[in-house]
Amino acid sequence: MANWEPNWDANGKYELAIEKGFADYPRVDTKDKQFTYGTAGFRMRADLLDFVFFTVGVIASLRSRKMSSNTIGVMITASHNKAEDNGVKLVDPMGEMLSQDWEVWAASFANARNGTQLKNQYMQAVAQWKIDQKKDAYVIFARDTRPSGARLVKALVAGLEATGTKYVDFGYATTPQLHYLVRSTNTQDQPEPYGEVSEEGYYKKLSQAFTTAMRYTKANGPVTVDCANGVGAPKLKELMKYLPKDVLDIKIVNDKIEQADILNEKCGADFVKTQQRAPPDFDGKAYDRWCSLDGDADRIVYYFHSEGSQFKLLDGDRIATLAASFIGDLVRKSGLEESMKLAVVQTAYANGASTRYCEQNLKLKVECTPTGVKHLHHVAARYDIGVYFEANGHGTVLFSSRALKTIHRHEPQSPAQLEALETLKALADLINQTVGDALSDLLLVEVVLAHKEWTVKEWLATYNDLPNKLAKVNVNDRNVYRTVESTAERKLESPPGIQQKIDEMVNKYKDGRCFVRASGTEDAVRVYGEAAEVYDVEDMVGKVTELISSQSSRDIEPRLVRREERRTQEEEMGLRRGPRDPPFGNQ
Ligand code: NG1
Ligand code: ZN
Repeated sequence: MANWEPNWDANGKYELAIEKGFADYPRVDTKDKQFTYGTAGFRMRADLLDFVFFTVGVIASLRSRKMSSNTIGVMITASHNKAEDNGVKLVDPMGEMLSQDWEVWAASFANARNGTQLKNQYMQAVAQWKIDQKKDAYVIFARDTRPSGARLVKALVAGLEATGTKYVDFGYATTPQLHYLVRSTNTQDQPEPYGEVSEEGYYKKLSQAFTTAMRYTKANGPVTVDCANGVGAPKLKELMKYLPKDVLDIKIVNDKIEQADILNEKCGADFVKTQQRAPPDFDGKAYDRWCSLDGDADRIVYYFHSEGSQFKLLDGDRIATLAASFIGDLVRKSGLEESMKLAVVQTAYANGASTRYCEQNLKLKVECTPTGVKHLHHVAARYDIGVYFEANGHGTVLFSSRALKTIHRHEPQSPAQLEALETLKALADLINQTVGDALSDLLLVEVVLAHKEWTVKEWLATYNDLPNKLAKVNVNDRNVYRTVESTAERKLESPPGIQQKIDEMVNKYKDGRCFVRASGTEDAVRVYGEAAEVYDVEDMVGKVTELISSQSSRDIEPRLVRREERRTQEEEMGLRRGPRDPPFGNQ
Protein backbone atom coordinates (compact mmCIF):
# COMPACT_ATOMS: atom_id res chain seq x y z
CA MET A 1 0.00 0.00 0.00
CA ALA A 2 2.84 2.38 0.87
CA ASN A 3 4.43 2.30 -2.58
CA TRP A 4 1.31 3.07 -4.47
CA GLU A 5 1.18 6.09 -6.82
CA PRO A 6 -2.14 7.49 -7.97
CA ASN A 7 -3.05 6.98 -11.60
CA TRP A 8 -4.06 10.50 -12.53
CA ASP A 9 -4.79 9.41 -16.09
CA ALA A 10 -8.08 7.89 -14.97
CA ASN A 11 -10.93 10.10 -15.99
CA GLY A 12 -10.56 12.12 -12.81
CA LYS A 13 -14.20 13.10 -12.54
CA TYR A 14 -15.00 11.00 -9.50
CA GLU A 15 -11.80 11.92 -7.69
CA LEU A 16 -12.63 15.59 -7.82
CA ALA A 17 -16.18 15.00 -6.61
CA ILE A 18 -14.88 12.84 -3.75
CA GLU A 19 -12.46 15.55 -2.69
CA LYS A 20 -15.25 18.09 -2.75
CA GLY A 21 -17.49 15.75 -0.74
CA PHE A 22 -15.06 15.99 2.12
CA ALA A 23 -15.61 19.75 2.18
CA ASP A 24 -19.41 19.30 2.26
CA TYR A 25 -19.38 16.53 4.87
CA PRO A 26 -16.29 17.22 6.97
CA ARG A 27 -15.01 14.52 9.26
CA VAL A 28 -15.66 15.01 12.97
CA ASP A 29 -12.40 15.33 14.87
CA THR A 30 -12.19 12.09 16.84
CA LYS A 31 -8.65 12.75 18.14
CA ASP A 32 -6.67 9.50 18.06
CA LYS A 33 -9.76 7.28 17.96
CA GLN A 34 -10.27 5.48 14.67
CA PHE A 35 -13.59 4.45 13.16
CA THR A 36 -13.81 0.68 12.84
CA TYR A 37 -16.08 -1.43 10.66
CA GLY A 38 -17.04 -4.17 13.10
CA THR A 39 -19.59 -6.98 13.15
CA ALA A 40 -22.26 -4.29 13.30
CA GLY A 41 -20.72 -2.10 10.54
CA PHE A 42 -20.16 1.50 11.69
CA ARG A 43 -22.21 2.34 14.74
CA MET A 44 -22.09 5.33 17.08
CA ARG A 45 -23.77 8.61 18.04
CA ALA A 46 -25.60 9.78 14.93
CA ASP A 47 -24.14 13.30 14.85
CA LEU A 48 -20.66 11.87 14.24
CA LEU A 49 -21.65 9.87 11.21
CA ASP A 50 -22.24 12.23 8.27
CA PHE A 51 -18.75 11.93 6.82
CA VAL A 52 -18.75 8.18 7.44
CA PHE A 53 -21.95 7.92 5.39
CA PHE A 54 -20.43 9.90 2.55
CA THR A 55 -17.51 7.45 2.44
CA VAL A 56 -19.90 4.49 2.61
CA GLY A 57 -21.53 5.81 -0.56
CA VAL A 58 -18.10 5.84 -2.21
CA ILE A 59 -17.13 2.35 -1.03
CA ALA A 60 -20.53 0.91 -2.03
CA SER A 61 -20.03 2.22 -5.56
CA LEU A 62 -16.56 0.65 -5.78
CA ARG A 63 -17.89 -2.62 -4.46
CA SER A 64 -20.65 -2.68 -7.07
CA ARG A 65 -18.17 -1.99 -9.88
CA LYS A 66 -15.90 -4.70 -8.49
CA MET A 67 -18.80 -7.16 -8.33
CA SER A 68 -19.61 -6.88 -12.07
CA SER A 69 -22.16 -4.08 -11.52
CA ASN A 70 -24.26 -6.21 -9.21
CA THR A 71 -26.36 -4.23 -6.74
CA ILE A 72 -24.90 -3.54 -3.30
CA GLY A 73 -27.10 -2.80 -0.27
CA VAL A 74 -26.65 -0.17 2.42
CA MET A 75 -28.69 -0.52 5.62
CA ILE A 76 -28.95 2.46 7.95
CA THR A 77 -29.62 1.30 11.49
CA ALA A 78 -28.16 1.02 14.96
CA SER A 79 -30.28 -2.05 15.75
CA HIS A 80 -30.88 -2.35 19.51
CA ASN A 81 -28.89 0.75 20.46
CA LYS A 82 -30.47 3.92 21.83
CA ALA A 83 -32.40 6.26 19.52
CA GLU A 84 -29.60 8.88 19.45
CA ASP A 85 -27.21 6.41 17.82
CA ASN A 86 -27.17 5.31 14.24
CA GLY A 87 -25.09 3.06 12.05
CA VAL A 88 -24.54 1.65 8.62
CA LYS A 89 -23.82 -1.76 7.12
CA LEU A 90 -23.01 -2.84 3.58
CA VAL A 91 -24.70 -5.84 2.01
CA ASP A 92 -23.02 -7.94 -0.69
CA PRO A 93 -24.84 -9.14 -3.86
CA MET A 94 -26.37 -12.36 -2.54
CA GLY A 95 -27.63 -10.58 0.57
CA GLU A 96 -24.68 -11.58 2.71
CA MET A 97 -22.55 -9.29 4.90
CA LEU A 98 -19.80 -7.30 3.22
CA SER A 99 -16.77 -9.46 2.46
CA GLN A 100 -14.20 -9.19 5.25
CA ASP A 101 -11.37 -8.02 3.00
CA TRP A 102 -13.40 -4.91 2.18
CA GLU A 103 -14.11 -4.04 5.80
CA VAL A 104 -10.61 -2.61 6.15
CA TRP A 105 -11.17 -0.41 3.11
CA ALA A 106 -14.45 0.85 4.49
CA ALA A 107 -12.67 1.71 7.73
CA SER A 108 -9.73 3.42 6.06
CA PHE A 109 -12.05 5.60 3.94
CA ALA A 110 -13.98 6.60 7.04
CA ASN A 111 -10.71 7.51 8.76
CA ALA A 112 -9.41 9.81 6.00
CA ARG A 113 -8.20 13.08 7.52
CA ASN A 114 -8.80 15.31 4.51
CA GLY A 115 -10.19 15.31 0.99
CA THR A 116 -6.87 14.54 -0.66
CA GLN A 117 -6.32 11.55 1.58
CA LEU A 118 -9.78 10.24 0.80
CA LYS A 119 -9.24 10.74 -2.91
CA ASN A 120 -5.90 8.94 -2.73
CA GLN A 121 -7.42 6.03 -0.86
CA TYR A 122 -10.13 5.83 -3.47
CA MET A 123 -7.55 5.67 -6.27
CA GLN A 124 -5.56 3.14 -4.31
CA ALA A 125 -8.63 0.89 -4.05
CA VAL A 126 -9.34 1.32 -7.75
CA ALA A 127 -5.78 0.19 -8.52
CA GLN A 128 -5.64 -2.68 -6.04
CA TRP A 129 -9.00 -4.16 -7.01
CA LYS A 130 -8.49 -3.37 -10.71
CA ILE A 131 -11.82 -1.57 -10.85
CA ASP A 132 -13.12 -0.36 -14.18
CA GLN A 133 -14.63 3.01 -13.34
CA LYS A 134 -16.56 3.07 -16.60
CA LYS A 135 -18.71 0.18 -15.43
CA ASP A 136 -22.14 0.97 -13.98
CA ALA A 137 -22.55 0.93 -10.22
CA TYR A 138 -25.87 0.15 -8.46
CA VAL A 139 -26.82 0.58 -4.83
CA ILE A 140 -30.08 0.22 -2.93
CA PHE A 141 -30.57 1.44 0.61
CA ALA A 142 -33.12 1.57 3.42
CA ARG A 143 -33.27 2.74 7.01
CA ASP A 144 -34.90 2.07 10.36
CA THR A 145 -37.10 4.67 12.08
CA ARG A 146 -34.37 6.73 13.76
CA PRO A 147 -34.89 10.48 13.11
CA SER A 148 -31.22 10.95 12.12
CA GLY A 149 -31.70 8.53 9.22
CA ALA A 150 -33.12 11.15 6.83
CA ARG A 151 -30.12 13.46 7.34
CA LEU A 152 -27.61 10.65 6.97
CA VAL A 153 -29.26 9.52 3.74
CA LYS A 154 -28.25 12.87 2.23
CA ALA A 155 -24.59 12.22 3.03
CA LEU A 156 -24.83 8.71 1.63
CA VAL A 157 -26.47 9.95 -1.56
CA ALA A 158 -23.75 12.59 -1.94
CA GLY A 159 -21.17 9.77 -1.89
CA LEU A 160 -23.18 7.78 -4.43
CA GLU A 161 -23.63 10.75 -6.74
CA ALA A 162 -19.97 11.73 -6.47
CA THR A 163 -19.11 8.34 -7.93
CA GLY A 164 -21.80 8.23 -10.62
CA THR A 165 -23.77 5.46 -8.91
CA LYS A 166 -27.39 4.64 -9.72
CA TYR A 167 -29.41 4.12 -6.57
CA VAL A 168 -32.87 3.32 -5.22
CA ASP A 169 -34.07 4.50 -1.82
CA PHE A 170 -36.44 1.93 -0.27
CA GLY A 171 -37.31 4.25 2.63
CA TYR A 172 -38.10 2.46 5.88
CA ALA A 173 -37.34 -1.27 5.97
CA THR A 174 -36.18 -3.88 8.43
CA THR A 175 -32.56 -4.97 8.01
CA PRO A 176 -33.58 -8.43 6.69
CA GLN A 177 -35.98 -6.82 4.17
CA LEU A 178 -33.07 -4.86 2.71
CA HIS A 179 -31.01 -8.07 2.50
CA TYR A 180 -33.97 -9.72 0.74
CA LEU A 181 -34.22 -6.84 -1.74
CA VAL A 182 -30.51 -7.01 -2.58
CA ARG A 183 -30.61 -10.72 -3.32
CA SER A 184 -33.87 -10.43 -5.24
CA THR A 185 -32.46 -7.61 -7.38
CA ASN A 186 -29.34 -9.58 -8.26
CA THR A 187 -31.15 -12.82 -9.07
CA GLN A 188 -33.94 -11.31 -11.21
CA ASP A 189 -32.50 -12.61 -14.46
CA GLN A 190 -31.48 -15.98 -13.09
CA PRO A 191 -33.52 -19.17 -13.60
CA GLU A 192 -34.61 -19.02 -9.96
CA PRO A 193 -35.04 -15.44 -8.78
CA TYR A 194 -35.08 -15.09 -4.99
CA GLY A 195 -38.29 -13.04 -5.01
CA GLU A 196 -39.97 -9.98 -6.48
CA VAL A 197 -37.95 -6.81 -6.02
CA SER A 198 -40.36 -4.97 -3.78
CA GLU A 199 -41.47 -4.84 -0.19
CA GLU A 200 -44.73 -6.36 -1.34
CA GLY A 201 -42.77 -9.21 -2.95
CA TYR A 202 -41.24 -9.95 0.46
CA TYR A 203 -44.66 -10.13 2.12
CA LYS A 204 -46.07 -12.27 -0.68
CA LYS A 205 -43.19 -14.74 -0.47
CA LEU A 206 -43.51 -15.11 3.29
CA SER A 207 -47.29 -15.32 3.33
CA GLN A 208 -47.48 -17.89 0.52
CA ALA A 209 -44.93 -20.08 2.27
CA PHE A 210 -46.66 -19.64 5.63
CA THR A 211 -50.06 -20.49 4.14
CA THR A 212 -48.67 -23.71 2.65
CA ALA A 213 -46.88 -24.69 5.85
CA MET A 214 -50.04 -24.10 7.90
CA ARG A 215 -52.41 -25.80 5.44
CA TYR A 216 -53.53 -28.52 7.85
CA THR A 217 -53.09 -26.73 11.13
CA LYS A 218 -53.51 -23.44 13.00
CA ALA A 219 -51.79 -21.66 15.86
CA ASN A 220 -52.83 -22.40 19.41
CA GLY A 221 -53.84 -19.04 20.94
CA PRO A 222 -52.46 -15.60 20.15
CA VAL A 223 -48.85 -14.44 20.08
CA THR A 224 -48.04 -10.95 21.35
CA VAL A 225 -45.15 -9.22 19.60
CA ASP A 226 -43.18 -6.42 21.27
CA CYS A 227 -41.78 -4.42 18.34
CA ALA A 228 -39.33 -2.32 20.43
CA ASN A 229 -41.06 0.83 19.04
CA GLY A 230 -39.03 0.26 15.91
CA VAL A 231 -39.42 -0.41 12.21
CA GLY A 232 -40.60 -3.97 12.91
CA ALA A 233 -43.97 -2.53 14.03
CA PRO A 234 -45.22 -1.03 10.73
CA LYS A 235 -43.63 -3.86 8.75
CA LEU A 236 -45.27 -6.59 10.83
CA LYS A 237 -48.62 -4.76 10.45
CA GLU A 238 -48.09 -4.75 6.71
CA LEU A 239 -47.13 -8.44 6.67
CA MET A 240 -50.30 -9.29 8.63
CA LYS A 241 -52.43 -7.97 5.75
CA TYR A 242 -51.03 -10.74 3.58
CA LEU A 243 -51.31 -13.60 6.09
CA PRO A 244 -54.24 -16.01 5.95
CA LYS A 245 -57.09 -15.13 8.33
CA ASP A 246 -57.96 -17.39 11.30
CA VAL A 247 -54.63 -19.20 11.24
CA LEU A 248 -52.56 -17.01 13.54
CA ASP A 249 -53.68 -14.23 15.86
CA ILE A 250 -50.87 -11.64 16.21
CA LYS A 251 -51.16 -8.85 18.78
CA ILE A 252 -48.68 -5.97 18.57
CA VAL A 253 -47.30 -3.90 21.46
CA ASN A 254 -44.62 -1.19 21.49
CA ASP A 255 -45.36 0.14 18.04
CA LYS A 256 -44.89 3.88 18.73
CA ILE A 257 -42.39 4.71 16.03
CA GLU A 258 -43.39 8.39 16.08
CA GLN A 259 -41.92 8.68 19.60
CA ALA A 260 -38.34 8.32 18.49
CA ASP A 261 -36.81 8.50 21.97
CA ILE A 262 -38.52 5.33 23.22
CA LEU A 263 -36.99 3.09 20.55
CA ASN A 264 -35.58 -0.01 22.32
CA GLU A 265 -36.32 1.73 25.64
CA LYS A 266 -37.16 -0.91 28.27
CA CYS A 267 -38.44 -3.18 25.54
CA GLY A 268 -37.24 -5.22 22.58
CA ALA A 269 -35.19 -8.40 22.24
CA ASP A 270 -31.95 -7.02 23.69
CA PHE A 271 -33.69 -5.69 26.81
CA VAL A 272 -35.49 -8.99 27.43
CA LYS A 273 -32.40 -11.13 26.84
CA THR A 274 -29.91 -9.07 28.83
CA GLN A 275 -32.26 -8.06 31.67
CA GLN A 276 -33.83 -11.51 31.87
CA ARG A 277 -37.31 -10.08 32.27
CA ALA A 278 -40.37 -9.11 30.29
CA PRO A 279 -40.86 -5.45 29.30
CA PRO A 280 -42.61 -3.46 32.07
CA ASP A 281 -45.87 -3.28 30.08
CA PHE A 282 -46.08 -7.08 29.84
CA ASP A 283 -49.57 -8.14 30.89
CA GLY A 284 -49.61 -11.78 29.77
CA LYS A 285 -51.30 -14.43 31.83
CA ALA A 286 -49.49 -17.66 32.76
CA TYR A 287 -48.22 -19.43 29.61
CA ASP A 288 -49.29 -16.65 27.23
CA ARG A 289 -46.84 -16.56 24.33
CA TRP A 290 -44.88 -13.31 23.90
CA CYS A 291 -41.89 -12.37 21.83
CA SER A 292 -39.71 -9.30 21.30
CA LEU A 293 -38.00 -7.99 18.18
CA ASP A 294 -35.07 -5.58 18.23
CA GLY A 295 -34.98 -2.10 16.67
CA ASP A 296 -34.30 -3.29 13.11
CA ALA A 297 -36.16 -6.61 13.41
CA ASP A 298 -33.30 -9.01 12.81
CA ARG A 299 -33.49 -10.61 16.28
CA ILE A 300 -36.31 -12.30 18.16
CA VAL A 301 -36.68 -13.97 21.53
CA TYR A 302 -39.78 -15.61 23.01
CA TYR A 303 -40.82 -15.66 26.68
CA PHE A 304 -43.69 -16.22 29.07
CA HIS A 305 -44.61 -16.27 32.73
CA SER A 306 -45.27 -19.60 34.38
CA GLU A 307 -47.46 -19.90 37.48
CA GLY A 308 -46.34 -17.46 40.14
CA SER A 309 -45.18 -14.95 37.50
CA GLN A 310 -41.87 -16.70 36.98
CA PHE A 311 -40.18 -15.33 33.88
CA LYS A 312 -39.10 -17.96 31.34
CA LEU A 313 -36.99 -17.09 28.33
CA LEU A 314 -36.98 -18.97 25.03
CA ASP A 315 -33.94 -17.44 23.38
CA GLY A 316 -31.95 -18.09 20.20
CA ASP A 317 -30.75 -21.49 21.49
CA ARG A 318 -34.36 -22.54 21.99
CA ILE A 319 -35.42 -21.33 18.55
CA ALA A 320 -32.49 -23.24 17.01
CA THR A 321 -33.37 -26.49 18.79
CA LEU A 322 -37.08 -26.10 17.96
CA ALA A 323 -36.36 -25.48 14.28
CA ALA A 324 -33.72 -28.22 14.07
CA SER A 325 -35.95 -30.84 15.65
CA PHE A 326 -38.86 -30.00 13.33
CA ILE A 327 -36.78 -29.81 10.16
CA GLY A 328 -34.95 -33.04 11.11
CA ASP A 329 -38.35 -34.77 11.45
CA LEU A 330 -39.54 -33.43 8.10
CA VAL A 331 -36.38 -34.65 6.37
CA ARG A 332 -36.92 -38.13 7.85
CA LYS A 333 -40.63 -38.18 7.06
CA SER A 334 -39.93 -37.10 3.47
CA GLY A 335 -37.60 -40.05 3.03
CA LEU A 336 -34.57 -37.80 2.54
CA GLU A 337 -32.60 -38.75 5.65
CA GLU A 338 -29.83 -40.47 3.70
CA SER A 339 -29.28 -37.58 1.31
CA MET A 340 -29.25 -34.58 3.66
CA LYS A 341 -26.56 -33.42 6.05
CA LEU A 342 -28.04 -31.29 8.82
CA ALA A 343 -26.14 -29.32 11.44
CA VAL A 344 -26.73 -26.80 14.18
CA VAL A 345 -24.22 -23.96 14.46
CA GLN A 346 -23.78 -22.12 17.75
CA THR A 347 -21.26 -19.94 19.57
CA ALA A 348 -19.63 -20.70 22.91
CA TYR A 349 -22.39 -18.64 24.57
CA ALA A 350 -24.99 -21.28 23.69
CA ASN A 351 -26.19 -23.05 26.81
CA GLY A 352 -24.44 -26.43 27.15
CA ALA A 353 -27.81 -28.11 27.68
CA SER A 354 -28.94 -27.00 24.22
CA THR A 355 -25.78 -28.42 22.66
CA ARG A 356 -26.26 -31.73 24.46
CA TYR A 357 -29.93 -31.82 23.43
CA CYS A 358 -28.98 -31.38 19.76
CA GLU A 359 -26.29 -34.05 19.90
CA GLN A 360 -27.93 -36.64 22.12
CA ASN A 361 -31.67 -36.24 21.53
CA LEU A 362 -31.81 -34.86 18.01
CA LYS A 363 -28.67 -36.77 16.94
CA LEU A 364 -27.43 -33.75 15.03
CA LYS A 365 -23.94 -32.45 14.47
CA VAL A 366 -23.19 -29.24 16.36
CA GLU A 367 -20.53 -26.78 15.26
CA CYS A 368 -19.21 -23.97 17.43
CA THR A 369 -17.85 -20.77 15.85
CA PRO A 370 -16.49 -17.46 17.12
CA THR A 371 -19.03 -14.78 18.07
CA GLY A 372 -20.67 -12.78 15.25
CA VAL A 373 -23.32 -14.00 12.82
CA LYS A 374 -21.07 -13.90 9.79
CA HIS A 375 -19.01 -16.73 11.31
CA LEU A 376 -22.10 -18.81 12.01
CA HIS A 377 -23.55 -18.13 8.57
CA HIS A 378 -20.34 -19.19 6.87
CA VAL A 379 -20.21 -22.56 8.68
CA ALA A 380 -23.96 -23.23 8.30
CA ALA A 381 -23.58 -22.75 4.53
CA ARG A 382 -21.30 -25.82 4.38
CA TYR A 383 -24.22 -28.14 5.18
CA ASP A 384 -27.28 -29.17 3.18
CA ILE A 385 -29.35 -27.62 5.94
CA GLY A 386 -27.57 -25.45 8.51
CA VAL A 387 -29.48 -24.07 11.49
CA TYR A 388 -27.65 -21.20 13.15
CA PHE A 389 -28.59 -18.89 15.99
CA GLU A 390 -26.79 -16.75 18.51
CA ALA A 391 -28.26 -17.03 21.99
CA ASN A 392 -29.41 -13.39 21.64
CA GLY A 393 -31.98 -14.41 19.00
CA HIS A 394 -30.20 -13.61 15.75
CA GLY A 395 -30.21 -16.51 13.35
CA THR A 396 -31.76 -18.40 10.49
CA VAL A 397 -31.73 -21.76 8.65
CA LEU A 398 -29.78 -22.10 5.41
CA PHE A 399 -30.77 -24.55 2.67
CA SER A 400 -27.97 -25.23 0.19
CA SER A 401 -28.77 -25.19 -3.52
CA ARG A 402 -28.04 -28.92 -3.56
CA ALA A 403 -30.57 -29.45 -0.77
CA LEU A 404 -33.19 -27.39 -2.61
CA LYS A 405 -32.65 -29.40 -5.79
CA THR A 406 -32.95 -32.68 -3.84
CA ILE A 407 -36.13 -31.52 -2.12
CA HIS A 408 -37.73 -30.40 -5.38
CA ARG A 409 -36.75 -33.51 -7.35
CA HIS A 410 -37.73 -36.06 -4.72
CA GLU A 411 -40.70 -38.25 -5.64
CA PRO A 412 -42.80 -38.87 -2.51
CA GLN A 413 -43.71 -42.51 -1.90
CA SER A 414 -46.78 -41.92 0.27
CA PRO A 415 -49.24 -39.16 1.23
CA ALA A 416 -47.32 -38.69 4.49
CA GLN A 417 -44.07 -38.20 2.56
CA LEU A 418 -45.81 -35.76 0.26
CA GLU A 419 -47.11 -33.68 3.16
CA ALA A 420 -43.69 -33.56 4.86
CA LEU A 421 -42.03 -32.64 1.59
CA GLU A 422 -44.51 -29.82 0.89
CA THR A 423 -43.91 -28.38 4.35
CA LEU A 424 -40.14 -28.63 3.91
CA LYS A 425 -40.36 -26.75 0.60
CA ALA A 426 -42.52 -24.09 2.21
CA LEU A 427 -40.01 -23.64 5.04
CA ALA A 428 -37.18 -23.06 2.58
CA ASP A 429 -39.20 -20.11 1.23
CA LEU A 430 -40.44 -18.92 4.59
CA ILE A 431 -37.00 -18.72 6.16
CA ASN A 432 -34.88 -15.76 5.06
CA GLN A 433 -31.79 -17.24 3.35
CA THR A 434 -29.72 -14.08 3.57
CA VAL A 435 -29.65 -13.18 7.27
CA GLY A 436 -31.48 -13.64 10.60
CA ASP A 437 -34.96 -12.17 10.19
CA ALA A 438 -37.29 -11.64 13.16
CA LEU A 439 -40.48 -11.59 11.06
CA SER A 440 -39.58 -14.75 9.18
CA ASP A 441 -38.35 -16.43 12.40
CA LEU A 442 -41.61 -15.47 14.11
CA LEU A 443 -43.61 -17.29 11.45
CA LEU A 444 -41.19 -20.23 11.56
CA VAL A 445 -41.65 -20.67 15.32
CA GLU A 446 -45.42 -20.38 14.95
CA VAL A 447 -45.43 -23.05 12.22
CA VAL A 448 -43.40 -25.46 14.36
CA LEU A 449 -45.45 -24.93 17.53
CA ALA A 450 -48.68 -25.39 15.55
CA HIS A 451 -47.44 -28.61 13.91
CA LYS A 452 -46.17 -30.03 17.17
CA GLU A 453 -49.31 -28.81 18.97
CA TRP A 454 -47.06 -27.37 21.63
CA THR A 455 -47.56 -24.46 23.95
CA VAL A 456 -44.55 -22.60 25.38
CA LYS A 457 -44.66 -25.04 28.28
CA GLU A 458 -43.82 -28.07 26.13
CA TRP A 459 -41.26 -26.04 24.23
CA LEU A 460 -39.45 -25.11 27.44
CA ALA A 461 -39.69 -28.69 28.75
CA THR A 462 -37.50 -30.10 25.93
CA TYR A 463 -34.41 -29.60 28.11
CA ASN A 464 -33.34 -27.71 31.22
CA ASP A 465 -30.84 -24.91 30.76
CA LEU A 466 -27.72 -25.25 32.84
CA PRO A 467 -27.53 -22.42 35.39
CA ASN A 468 -25.31 -19.77 33.82
CA LYS A 469 -23.99 -16.27 34.16
CA LEU A 470 -22.53 -13.70 31.80
CA ALA A 471 -20.32 -11.09 33.45
CA LYS A 472 -18.31 -8.20 32.09
CA VAL A 473 -14.97 -6.91 33.33
CA ASN A 474 -13.70 -3.48 32.34
CA VAL A 475 -10.01 -3.95 31.68
CA ASN A 476 -7.22 -1.59 30.79
CA ASP A 477 -6.56 -3.20 27.48
CA ARG A 478 -8.93 -5.79 26.08
CA ASN A 479 -6.55 -6.50 23.19
CA VAL A 480 -4.30 -8.35 25.63
CA TYR A 481 -6.97 -11.06 25.79
CA ARG A 482 -6.44 -13.20 22.73
CA THR A 483 -8.00 -16.61 22.21
CA VAL A 484 -6.42 -19.70 20.72
CA GLU A 485 -7.50 -20.09 17.11
CA SER A 486 -9.74 -23.05 16.35
CA THR A 487 -11.11 -23.14 19.90
CA ALA A 488 -14.07 -20.90 18.96
CA GLU A 489 -12.89 -18.40 21.57
CA ARG A 490 -13.07 -20.91 24.43
CA LYS A 491 -9.36 -20.81 25.41
CA LEU A 492 -7.05 -17.87 26.02
CA GLU A 493 -3.50 -17.87 24.73
CA SER A 494 -2.76 -14.47 26.18
CA PRO A 495 -2.09 -13.18 28.80
CA PRO A 496 0.29 -16.14 29.21
CA GLY A 497 -0.57 -18.69 31.89
CA ILE A 498 -4.03 -17.34 32.62
CA GLN A 499 -5.95 -20.15 30.89
CA GLN A 500 -4.25 -22.69 33.13
CA LYS A 501 -5.41 -20.78 36.20
CA ILE A 502 -8.96 -20.59 34.83
CA ASP A 503 -8.96 -24.34 34.11
CA GLU A 504 -7.79 -25.12 37.65
CA MET A 505 -10.64 -23.03 39.06
CA VAL A 506 -13.32 -24.42 36.76
CA ASN A 507 -12.38 -28.09 37.26
CA LYS A 508 -13.61 -27.89 40.85
CA TYR A 509 -17.25 -27.44 39.81
CA LYS A 510 -19.63 -30.15 38.63
CA ASP A 511 -20.30 -29.66 34.89
CA GLY A 512 -18.36 -26.40 35.14
CA ARG A 513 -17.58 -24.54 31.93
CA CYS A 514 -16.22 -21.04 31.81
CA PHE A 515 -14.48 -18.97 29.17
CA VAL A 516 -13.10 -15.49 28.83
CA ARG A 517 -12.90 -13.39 25.67
CA ALA A 518 -12.56 -9.78 24.67
CA SER A 519 -15.81 -8.25 23.43
CA GLY A 520 -15.80 -7.21 19.80
CA THR A 521 -18.29 -4.41 20.39
CA GLU A 522 -17.35 -2.98 23.80
CA ASP A 523 -14.13 -2.10 25.55
CA ALA A 524 -14.47 -4.99 27.97
CA VAL A 525 -13.78 -8.65 28.58
CA ARG A 526 -16.71 -11.05 28.93
CA VAL A 527 -16.75 -13.98 31.33
CA TYR A 528 -19.35 -16.66 30.64
CA GLY A 529 -19.83 -19.62 32.93
CA GLU A 530 -22.23 -22.46 33.55
CA ALA A 531 -22.37 -25.36 36.01
CA ALA A 532 -24.79 -27.89 37.46
CA GLU A 533 -25.74 -25.68 40.42
CA VAL A 534 -26.67 -21.98 40.62
CA TYR A 535 -24.41 -21.29 43.61
CA ASP A 536 -21.48 -22.95 41.83
CA VAL A 537 -21.96 -20.69 38.81
CA GLU A 538 -22.00 -17.60 41.01
CA ASP A 539 -18.87 -18.72 42.81
CA MET A 540 -17.01 -19.79 39.67
CA VAL A 541 -17.79 -16.72 37.56
CA GLY A 542 -17.00 -14.52 40.58
CA LYS A 543 -13.55 -16.12 40.99
CA VAL A 544 -12.69 -15.93 37.30
CA THR A 545 -13.86 -12.31 37.18
CA GLU A 546 -11.60 -11.49 40.14
CA LEU A 547 -8.71 -13.19 38.40
CA ILE A 548 -9.21 -11.04 35.29
CA SER A 549 -9.55 -7.85 37.34
CA SER A 550 -6.37 -8.51 39.29
CA GLN A 551 -4.50 -9.42 36.11
CA SER A 552 -5.64 -6.20 34.50
CA SER A 553 -4.63 -4.00 37.45
CA ARG A 554 -1.05 -5.18 37.00
CA ASP A 555 -0.78 -2.81 34.06
CA ILE A 556 1.58 0.04 34.77
CA GLU A 557 -0.02 3.06 36.36
CA PRO A 558 0.73 5.86 33.83
CA ARG A 559 -0.75 3.83 31.03
CA LEU A 560 -3.85 3.18 33.09
CA VAL A 561 -4.32 6.89 33.71
CA ARG A 562 -3.86 7.70 30.04
CA ARG A 563 -6.44 5.07 29.08
CA GLU A 564 -8.92 6.39 31.61
CA GLU A 565 -8.50 9.88 30.20
CA ARG A 566 -9.07 8.62 26.71
CA ARG A 567 -12.04 6.53 27.77
CA THR A 568 -13.75 9.61 29.28
CA GLN A 569 -12.94 11.68 26.22
CA GLU A 570 -14.37 9.03 23.90
CA GLU A 571 -17.48 8.64 26.02
CA GLU A 572 -18.04 12.37 25.82
CA MET A 573 -17.69 12.22 22.07
CA GLY A 574 -20.14 9.31 21.91
CA LEU A 575 -17.61 6.98 20.36
CA ARG A 576 -18.09 4.31 22.98
CA ARG A 577 -21.24 2.42 22.41
CA GLY A 578 -22.28 -1.13 23.00
CA PRO A 579 -25.13 -3.36 24.03
CA ARG A 580 -26.51 -2.95 27.53
CA ASP A 581 -24.65 -4.74 30.28
CA PRO A 582 -25.97 -8.23 30.71
CA PRO A 583 -26.39 -8.63 34.49
CA PHE A 584 -27.42 -12.26 34.66
CA GLY A 585 -27.31 -15.39 32.57
CA ASN A 586 -30.14 -16.97 30.63
CA GLN A 587 -31.64 -19.40 33.06
P1 NG1 B 1 -19.43 -9.06 21.69
O1 NG1 B 1 -19.52 -7.68 22.27
O2 NG1 B 1 -18.27 -9.29 20.75
O3 NG1 B 1 -19.54 -10.10 22.78
C1 NG1 B 1 -22.03 -8.93 21.07
C2 NG1 B 1 -22.86 -10.19 21.30
C3 NG1 B 1 -22.84 -11.01 20.03
C4 NG1 B 1 -23.29 -10.18 18.82
C5 NG1 B 1 -22.53 -8.86 18.75
C6 NG1 B 1 -23.12 -7.90 17.73
C7 NG1 B 1 -22.99 -11.52 23.36
C8 NG1 B 1 -22.26 -12.28 24.38
N1 NG1 B 1 -22.25 -10.99 22.39
O4 NG1 B 1 -20.72 -9.30 20.75
O5 NG1 B 1 -23.65 -12.13 20.20
O6 NG1 B 1 -24.66 -9.95 18.87
O7 NG1 B 1 -22.58 -8.17 20.00
O8 NG1 B 1 -22.75 -8.24 16.46
O9 NG1 B 1 -24.22 -11.40 23.41
ZN1 ZN C 1 -30.66 -5.90 15.06
